[in-house]
Amino acid sequence: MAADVPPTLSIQLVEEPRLLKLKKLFVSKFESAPKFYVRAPGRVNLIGEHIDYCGYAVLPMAIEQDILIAAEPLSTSFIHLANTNPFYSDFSINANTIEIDQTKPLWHNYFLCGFKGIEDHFGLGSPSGMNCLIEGTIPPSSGLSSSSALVCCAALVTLMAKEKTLPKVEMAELCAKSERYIGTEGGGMDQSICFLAEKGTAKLIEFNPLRATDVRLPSGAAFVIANSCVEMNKAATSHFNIRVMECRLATKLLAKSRGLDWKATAKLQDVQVKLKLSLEEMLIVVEDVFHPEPYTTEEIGEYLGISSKELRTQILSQNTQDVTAFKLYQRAKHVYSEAARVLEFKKICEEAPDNAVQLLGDLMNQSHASCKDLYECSCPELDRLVDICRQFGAVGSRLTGAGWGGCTVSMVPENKLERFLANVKEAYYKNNNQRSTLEDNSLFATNPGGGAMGFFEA
Ligand code: ADP
Ligand code: NG1
Repeated sequence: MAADVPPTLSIQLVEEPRLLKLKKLFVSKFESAPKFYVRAPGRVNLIGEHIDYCGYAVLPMAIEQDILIAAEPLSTSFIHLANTNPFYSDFSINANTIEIDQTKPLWHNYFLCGFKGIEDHFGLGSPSGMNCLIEGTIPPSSGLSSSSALVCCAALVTLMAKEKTLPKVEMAELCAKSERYIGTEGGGMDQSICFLAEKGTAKLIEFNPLRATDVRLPSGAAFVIANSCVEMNKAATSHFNIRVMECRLATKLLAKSRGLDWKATAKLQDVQVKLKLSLEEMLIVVEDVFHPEPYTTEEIGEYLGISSKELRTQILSQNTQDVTAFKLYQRAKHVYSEAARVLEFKKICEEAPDNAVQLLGDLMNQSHASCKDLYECSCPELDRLVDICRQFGAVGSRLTGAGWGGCTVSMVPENKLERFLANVKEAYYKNNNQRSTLEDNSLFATNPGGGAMGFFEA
């Protein structure tokens, strides 16, 4: 079905100043014209943090900020990448010799993840070369999914260069898998919303099988993104993967404690499904099985009947091999309670009671508390920003995305929006040099945007 593949539009470039500018820069860089363009959006996650890789549904929406690529397929096998931001250096590679270095998450590696995902999928043995000029407006390493937008944009560019099509759901799954070449063990939220987003609606994204359902947000409330201006690169640190591993280990121990085949149980959701319990019942199991003190590798190995070495080599990722303490109780408690909050959020949006905004705000606040205290993925600046947002009228405010820095998302009654923006600006950004230079792009209300798409010049 045509509606299921990423759309391509034929456009008049004169009506699209950003594309026109990108075309001019492309021509001066590569001395030829781009054949097509691709846009892939960033996203804000309204609720459901760090649970996609545990199998649970999340509730994001696409934002206006995006990655844009102007592309020209070549008859050689060389890929030449340039970026409008001089911070990102030019890069060229023979497409037959691609290796993605997980020790250095350089920008072009994210492009290569998307490229390789498509090339491996079609496996034709003659990878396409191309000239590409990239421009991005998503603040990087800030929880708005700049990395996945770049991976998804590169994958769609490669697909179009090969004159192939794939359903959006397949593109999302392929990109979620191929972003892992960079070394992070993410779930599929970012790539899914990037392809499945539709203007005007947030989405409940469910996995296995991947699907997206419209979630109509309450009228009278605005969603505001505020950047703490602390950057955290997921692939350059082990924070993110440690949490994924803690969830994986918690899964194994819960499965073993209830007599399930722990080796065949991969995610916290699998335990719930196999035990046929509700999320509330899973929280009771968590209290019963885990102690709150951190677990050592030895203790986990003993529980599972394997050596510490086997645990490291068979279960842990490359960049978590040296971790010696894992908080299983806290992480599992966060995941099962956050998964329940997502379903509750969706239900309130559907039923739209009179106090919907207050109820949704409460859930967002509970989510932040859980991220901060149980999942420990907040940071002092994010906590301060969340407090400021609530102080100036947000009904709910929480960190969004991976955390340890990056952005908050707040729900603000529309009639208070203007004062809210002015007050938060004054309280968090004004008297700080680094923050005030970023200010314009750091605090803004956002509406649900559309998904990734291609453009041809008419
Ligand atoms: P996020 O939370 O935004 O996904 P990550 O830390 O996972 O952040 O990834 C950010 C990385 O993605 C950057 O360090 C850079 O390598 C790449 N990236 C993001 N935006 C751009 C851009 N406009 N151009 C080139 N690379 C980008
Ligand atoms: P961001 O905010 O893009 O770093 C990451 C993961 C998501 C999800 C969130 C936390 C990737 C590509 N993205 O998002 O899958 O786990 O953290 O909810 O790994």
